[in-house]
Amino acid sequence: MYYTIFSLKYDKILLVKNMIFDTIVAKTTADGISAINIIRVSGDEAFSIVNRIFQGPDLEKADSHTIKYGHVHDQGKIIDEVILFLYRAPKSFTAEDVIEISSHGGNYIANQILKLLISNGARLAENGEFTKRAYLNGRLDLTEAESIMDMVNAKTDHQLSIANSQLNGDVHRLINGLRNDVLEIVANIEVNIDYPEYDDIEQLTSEIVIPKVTNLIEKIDRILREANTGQIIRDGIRTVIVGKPNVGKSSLLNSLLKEDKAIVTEISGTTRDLIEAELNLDGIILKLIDTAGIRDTDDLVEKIGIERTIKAINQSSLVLLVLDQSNHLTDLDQTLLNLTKDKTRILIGNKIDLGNKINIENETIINISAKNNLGLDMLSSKVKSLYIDETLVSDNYTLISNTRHIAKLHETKLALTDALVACESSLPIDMAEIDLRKAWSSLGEITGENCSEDLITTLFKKFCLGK
Ligand SMILES: Nc1nc2c(ncn2[C@@H]2O[C@H](COP(=O)(O)OP(=O)(O)OP(=O)(O)O)[C@@H](O)[C@H]2O)c(=O)[nH]1
Ligand SMILES: [Mg+2]
Repeated sequence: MYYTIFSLKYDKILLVKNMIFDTIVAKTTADGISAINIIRVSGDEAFSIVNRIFQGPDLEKADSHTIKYGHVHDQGKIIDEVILFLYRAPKSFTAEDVIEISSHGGNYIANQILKLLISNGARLAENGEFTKRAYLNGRLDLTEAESIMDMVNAKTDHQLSIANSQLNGDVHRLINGLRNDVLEIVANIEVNIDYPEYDDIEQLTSEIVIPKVTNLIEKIDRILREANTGQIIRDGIRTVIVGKPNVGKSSLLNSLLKEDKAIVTEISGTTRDLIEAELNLDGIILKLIDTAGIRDTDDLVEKIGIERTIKAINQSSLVLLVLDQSNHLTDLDQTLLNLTKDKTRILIGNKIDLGNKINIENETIINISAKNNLGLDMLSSKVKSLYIDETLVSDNYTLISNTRHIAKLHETKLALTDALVACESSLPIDMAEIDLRKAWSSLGEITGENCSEDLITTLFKKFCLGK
């Protein structure tokens, strides 16, 4: 009964069958001078290849999960004193035989060891190839593999917690739960198609299938709502600071960053090009862009800067529109208010130390003094209240945060909605089954149960070498 739907699962098996699992090698530590380097070797021949360049205990006879001391040599000439960490398949990161060589730091020694390993039969790994193997060998699902890069890139506690929960399989379990729900509905339909005498199809559709599909759509909606917060925590908020010249945009950037990143002067038109910086605002990353003040100008360089400002507004998720509280609203301010009216924005009344002349009906202005570091807390709270649902952050880290996962969940929801329409119409129930299978397969693409070789290749290319 399940044959057709289960056959989708073989995608990954086919992928694995087509691959050649030779022995790969890469330096896992970053380039440059450091105390030690770690070189990782993975594959069937890991032990025999390393054994050939190692002076010390015989590795072929060594147990898994042991540490060996010795020297790497090139035909008797000592290259370095090393420590080896041995892992035999399947109890290793890649589920293959793995040796990690811990050598002295610096690029020269590492390169010598890499060359030796390659001349003895290993191949230089591609970016992310170790993790790709862990996935293909069934050690990790795709979401867990993806979370490893998130862990490496994490800059805040929230980002790390989300990556950790994903690595622990929370996303995997969540998606598998949904897949099982879809499968159960398909099973209900197939029982009915195979044994029509047991039930009335129409009754099955309205009484069993429709509420189940509706329930699933609601579940996915809830997950997608939470995903908004997750995505912001993971990727940060692209935030642009705009305003007319001289209102204190660059001063605001500097005071938020607590450093003199941008040049501040009393001359209008000081900032000519975009200035980008990252700010950790109580756990939320703001990708800040300071811009050239918008005004009419004949200066070519300034004109280009202004064009870039307008482009930056369009590409940002959040606009910080800075107004000058020491003067009344001008036409230029009004132009900017109109230009940003459809964006998520925060109005900032700067130079509050010099006056409080601007009030805008039905809009809150956060009054600050960038120069004197006043009111910045209120700005932080405002950003947080706009983007972060505190209840989700504090007690639920099983958030979907990855854009790819979110896109696939939208696809799943669409297929389920189509299934619902089919159920509610007079179409044969088989039509709904096609849509349900589509939903099942979209969910499988998240975990990597069924996905294309292209996707796998593109995904792992984003990883660093040695990961
Ligand atoms: N009194 C007072 N002066 C401020 C404040 N913030 C900025 N300024 C002054 O305003 C002037 C302009 O500041 P900038 O930060 O360069 O302004 P900007 O908006 O980046 O200007 P452009 O890059 O030319 O568009 C400088 O002389 C700052 O010292 C403030 O809160 N109070
Ligand atoms: Mg400036």
